[in-house]
Amino acid sequence: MGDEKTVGDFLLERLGAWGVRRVFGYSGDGINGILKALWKADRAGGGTIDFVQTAHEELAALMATAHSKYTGEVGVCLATGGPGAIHLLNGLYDAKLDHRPVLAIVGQQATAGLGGSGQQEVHLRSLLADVAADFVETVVSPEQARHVIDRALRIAIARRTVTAIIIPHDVQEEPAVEDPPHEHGMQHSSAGWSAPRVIPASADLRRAAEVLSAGSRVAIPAGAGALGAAPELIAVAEALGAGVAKALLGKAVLPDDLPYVTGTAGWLGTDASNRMLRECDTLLMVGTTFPYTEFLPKPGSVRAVQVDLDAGGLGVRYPTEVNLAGDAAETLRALLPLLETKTERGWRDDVEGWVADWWRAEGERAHQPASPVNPKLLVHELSARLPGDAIVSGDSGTSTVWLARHLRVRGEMMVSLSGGLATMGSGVPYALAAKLAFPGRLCVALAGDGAMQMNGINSLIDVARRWRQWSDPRLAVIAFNNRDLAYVSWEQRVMDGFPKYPATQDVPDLPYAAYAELLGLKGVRVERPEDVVPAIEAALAADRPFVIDAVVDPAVPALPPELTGEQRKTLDQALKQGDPDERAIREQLERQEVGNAP
Ligand SMILES: Cc1ncc(C[n+]2csc(CCOP(=O)(O)OP(=O)(O)O)c2C)c(N)n1
Ligand SMILES: [Mg+2]
Repeated sequence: MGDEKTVGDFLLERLGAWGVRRVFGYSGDGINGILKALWKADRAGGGTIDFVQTAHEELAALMATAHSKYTGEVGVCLATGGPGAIHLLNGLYDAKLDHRPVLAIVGQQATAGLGGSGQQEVHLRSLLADVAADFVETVVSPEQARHVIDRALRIAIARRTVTAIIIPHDVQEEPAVEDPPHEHGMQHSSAGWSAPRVIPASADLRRAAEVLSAGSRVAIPAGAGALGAAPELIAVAEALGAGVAKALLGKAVLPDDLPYVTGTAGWLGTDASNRMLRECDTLLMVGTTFPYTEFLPKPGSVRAVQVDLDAGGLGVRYPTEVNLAGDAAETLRALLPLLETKTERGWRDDVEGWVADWWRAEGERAHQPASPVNPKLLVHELSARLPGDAIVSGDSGTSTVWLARHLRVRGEMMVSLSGGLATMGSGVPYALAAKLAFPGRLCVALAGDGAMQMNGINSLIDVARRWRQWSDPRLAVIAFNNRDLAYVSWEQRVMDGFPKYPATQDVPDLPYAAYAELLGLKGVRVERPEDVVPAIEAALAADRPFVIDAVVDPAVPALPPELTGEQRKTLDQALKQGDPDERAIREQLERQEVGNAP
């Protein structure tokens, strides 16, 4: 086939035409026709695509998802068929559940052998049918490539979801057909996308404004759908005298230095958010499908309006009276002139008082002694030292709770993690994806020790091979080394009433900082509270990526600030049945002032 343009070459060109500059992936013979195209483009000096090799395909899919979350662009990942495609799945579901556009390109055995139960032959359409339900297609002829690529990208972006293209090995090497013949059955597609303006109908906006203007205690839970709508959110909150609570993925929607921003809501939330949601008389939900419905007012007890770009997300969590399908910024802007500005500021004053009380109390709780280090102290001290443009990535575990409560978002900060899927292992790959997209900004990952062992230390291998290319080489990882799958241990105690069972919950104590040093990075192990600030300062001043191995206390309760009577009883019963950490936990429940919900 010589230097003739192949389907593989055309695929790269077409991705380029869509603005794709980075593909996360891993090699395999099922995609050799695409890898060869990458090599050819590089050799010719015309390579526009940066191939980011990851240590595991799951990391590639998580990074593609994170790339999309942090940049707003489509994320693209590439893997061989069979095992490679299977490894992608978890990261793809992360994108799907958080409504991010990600395209997966996977190889397949050559068409001639398909159906013969050949090596690595997996029925990929079935494998990907759910995660890429909106579009999964196999390219079986070169004429098909153009429109399948165009549709896969357009559908992923327009519907904010996952799509997939399967390309058998032999098809990748066939001569490209860039312009299919003008014949019956041929498709002639185009590249490119521009977002539409989505605003609800005027009558619905007026109905929403009536509901909101009639309320005297308005609470605004805002989520990831409100990212980019800060000025509009502020204007509406000011007009309504409302407080704003944030869903976890919407943590960076508004900065936490606004006095009426109550922080995160829900199980991982603050007293201020949860109290505001309990005492409000009107809800305005913006860009959120907030999962913790028990923290919203009793169904039907308050009037409620919801704004969401995805109409399928409307009226799901709360019986909302007015559902507005629209872009958050556009919709709030259209709503604003219809609202009656509230002059009575009593409710706003109450909310601001709860916010101030909360930050004071949490600052004190972060400084309570623990054995050996209180994990809250790490996020508290980190938060005080982060530059206003830092990018923070979280994981799934107790560190997510500390991030949710103690990280004070300021300036241009971005914060993300696996929200809907809540998969362990988002921390380090998300930080690396952020760093590749914004090499001049500080990126920080917060991850549990279980997550580090699951994939974080593998992702550090990818960090180690890339950091020398960054204008700012700082990427800090805080590994919360509590030797416990603590988040689940707490759920078991509080929800299911049984004590920590070491056989399922303990994880080995690994030297994460020493591991970083092995890779040519830097690190330090923190075993005393007085070492926390020096370690953070060292990480933020380092000339390369840095891992803080923070030996923290699993007995510090990863619980909401207030427990119901039932939850208290369940916890008490669990502890009494021989929990190895019973004494330490009872002491920490006091120290951390875990209260009783009214
Ligand atoms: C892939 C995956 N497996 C299992 C879980 C269930 N899970 C949620 S949090 C958690 C514990 C995480 O442990 P670690 O990373 O050590 O953090 P810690 O809670 O101890 O701070 C587990 C097992 C999950 N969310 N994702
Ligand atoms: Mg742990």
